[in-house]
Amino acid sequence: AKPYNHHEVEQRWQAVWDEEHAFRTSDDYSRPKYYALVEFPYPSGQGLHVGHPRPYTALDIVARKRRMQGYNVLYPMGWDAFGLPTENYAIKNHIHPKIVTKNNVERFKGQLHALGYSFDWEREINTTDPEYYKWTQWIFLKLFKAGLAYKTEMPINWCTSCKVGLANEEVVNGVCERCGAEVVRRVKSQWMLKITEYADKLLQGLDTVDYIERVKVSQKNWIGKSQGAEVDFTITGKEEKLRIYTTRPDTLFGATYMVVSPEHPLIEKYRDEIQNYDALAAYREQAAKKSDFERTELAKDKTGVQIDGLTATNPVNGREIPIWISDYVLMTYGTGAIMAVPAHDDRDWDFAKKFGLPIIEVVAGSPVSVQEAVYTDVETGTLVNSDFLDGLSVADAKKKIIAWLEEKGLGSSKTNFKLRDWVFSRQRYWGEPIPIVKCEKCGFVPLDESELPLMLPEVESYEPTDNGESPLASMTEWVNTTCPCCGGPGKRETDTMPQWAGSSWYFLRYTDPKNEKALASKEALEYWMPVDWYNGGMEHTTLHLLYSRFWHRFLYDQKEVPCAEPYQKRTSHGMILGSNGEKMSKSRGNVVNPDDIVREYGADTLRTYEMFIGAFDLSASWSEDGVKGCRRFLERVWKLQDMLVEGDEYSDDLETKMHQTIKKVSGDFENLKFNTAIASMMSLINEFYRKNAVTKGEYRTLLTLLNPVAPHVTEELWQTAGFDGRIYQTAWPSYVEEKTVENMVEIGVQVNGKIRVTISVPKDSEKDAVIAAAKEALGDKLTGNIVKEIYVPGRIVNIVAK
Ligand code: ANZ
Ligand code: ZN
Repeated sequence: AKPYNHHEVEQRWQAVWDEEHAFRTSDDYSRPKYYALVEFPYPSGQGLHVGHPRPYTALDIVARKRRMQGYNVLYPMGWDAFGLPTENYAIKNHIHPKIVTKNNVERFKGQLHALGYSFDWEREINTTDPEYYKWTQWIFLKLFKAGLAYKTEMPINWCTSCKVGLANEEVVNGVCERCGAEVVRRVKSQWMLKITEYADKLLQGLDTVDYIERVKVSQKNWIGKSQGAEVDFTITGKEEKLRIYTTRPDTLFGATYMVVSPEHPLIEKYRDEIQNYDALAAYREQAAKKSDFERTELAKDKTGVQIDGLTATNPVNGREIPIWISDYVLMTYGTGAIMAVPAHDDRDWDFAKKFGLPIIEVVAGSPVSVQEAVYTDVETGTLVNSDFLDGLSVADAKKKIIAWLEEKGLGSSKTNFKLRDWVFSRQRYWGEPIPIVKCEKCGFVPLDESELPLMLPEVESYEPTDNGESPLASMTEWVNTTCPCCGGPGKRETDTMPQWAGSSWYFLRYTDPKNEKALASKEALEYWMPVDWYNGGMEHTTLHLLYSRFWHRFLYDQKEVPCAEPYQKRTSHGMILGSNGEKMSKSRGNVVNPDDIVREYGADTLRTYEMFIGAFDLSASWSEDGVKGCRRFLERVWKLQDMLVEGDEYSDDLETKMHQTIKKVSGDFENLKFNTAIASMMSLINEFYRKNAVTKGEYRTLLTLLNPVAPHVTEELWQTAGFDGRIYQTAWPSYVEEKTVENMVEIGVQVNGKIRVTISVPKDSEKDAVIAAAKEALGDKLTGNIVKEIYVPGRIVNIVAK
């Protein structure tokens, strides 16, 4: 055969597929459907990196296989193109973000095309396209009308460098997730979405879907459902109650002090009676500079100030205990106040040790004294020092104390969530305008649907203003408008939506991307939703996944979509690291450019390599040798054309192996085990090489199995071999279960108890046939008179001779 020229092969077939609209999704809704989805990229200025092809190739394999199995497959691609990096680049280089986006998209698209993905490009979407963001705005209006969008003054996380408010989720270890700059608290008026109203639905929905375990766990933790009780302590000598939230009401007898958040209203209310107000106020000011994350970090050194002049009384035993303020108690969780039980809570224990506060054991079971170490176990301990709770388990004590509190009107059971409402405003230019007008008379008034899309106007400068307003605020002509409600003067909202908005519903748009009357037709949604398989990065398993599930669930409640959950199955891939095992980055100088790999080795090699690199859900280090190994594998496939022999059948000695390989590859492709699927094809090829022969039937099956991984080279070999049509239109090979099990058995043949030869016979052979075969194999090794012939089925033949 001629040498394997990947340039020629890949360019030829990409052109053919384009021309033949090979991967166009059909609108024939009578066929079985399969919707495979990967997270659409942010078209950054850097272009594609080698991390992108890992998930894209994985689901391309699934999509191609499902097509060959007769499904109508939707495997779409688009651009999540609003966002800060583009805007920052635009500011720096004085180019309109629209142009920056267009250029970046072109580059990305070219790169993806060169990798031979079977995306249906006719369904491409772009979140910055007004025809797209019209519907993002439309959904916002629906949320607003349902009372789920509101504007409020609130302290937000403010990135000092991006000059933008960040959601809690975007603050990582106290710094901005995007730029790494310091994040401070600032009070701002912000649009919020009431995702908290959906906390329970979002939690329960997880029971109905097939997500990998760690994704489910992170969704659950983020929602953070916590079950406990609220209990009213009293401020000693007053009517005033101090309400606390606890998950351990069983430990009430062990409360030795109280802690309120530094922002707790108690302090202002009793300002005149408190003797050290100034010290408290100074502490509060310090606390305001810290993020919630910093404040609640377990390892952090505990700080606090005791309130002089107020104490609390424990309702269960009338004991008078001091009240402290400390930043480890947040105003935004529970009631902003806690009872401290240092014997059984880590943070309280640290705090008590630091300030010399008493530690009283109320759950016995610790091997060491609670003065030495905190005891947090809730499974095995028994209540002590707790009056009517003594002797009970933690679980029973909880029940009993809650009943007691409820009966006395001192408290009640209570459920809390960690989840907070979603800060939905950004004071930036490059985002969807929020379609709201503020009127002095009518308040916040939604635009009429017919006014959508509300276009992003052209501005002079995209620079955010120093007082933290969006650049849109200086566009007085655009800002000043009339109130849609009373016709009086009104002002447009100048904040824009966060980047999370467009990606919260994009999977719906793919089902009917050009619809001008609806976000997608009912028929399209009915047919395509839910997404059958969604794969994305672990970094998106909290926010994007939760936000999009929230919007979808809301649209379901509004009867706009046919199912409650958007994604039936969610998996996640590991990262591709540099060859040194570290994250690829410019500063480390270990970045691999996929374009270089495609040029030197070919797209098929890159695809094969990224699937072969290791277990799909684990991170893996790049290795140039590994790339070369995959290239050699494809070369070996290429050279099989010289070993072709006639015959549509599988040869006898390979029949089992063929059926096994089909079974293995088919199963592995659906179970994220792309590496072992490829390994089994490599092993099959070794057999062909061993025999120096491959029948047309075997070759045909091999090429078909390999096609989803290496689509170009297999398409080429298919044609060269003279097989019918295109390989992408071929049916996926099938296997017969019985034929996957080895049909022949090895039998040891003994003469007088000593093994002389082994023979291979069909599994279910009769005794006579096996004995005959044994004698033949023994030949002149068998002498004397045969006295006895024994056959232990499937195991051994023993011939006794004298
Ligand atoms: C007494 C106690 C005893 C507690 C014990 C724990 C163990 P989750 O699971 O996170 O809901 N807490 C309550 N409100 C708080 C706030 N605003 N800021 C900081 N901490 C707060 O945990 C609830 C527990 O966290 C509550 O139960 C309370 O401490 C603390 F052996 O109350 B616990
Ligand atoms: Zn008005």
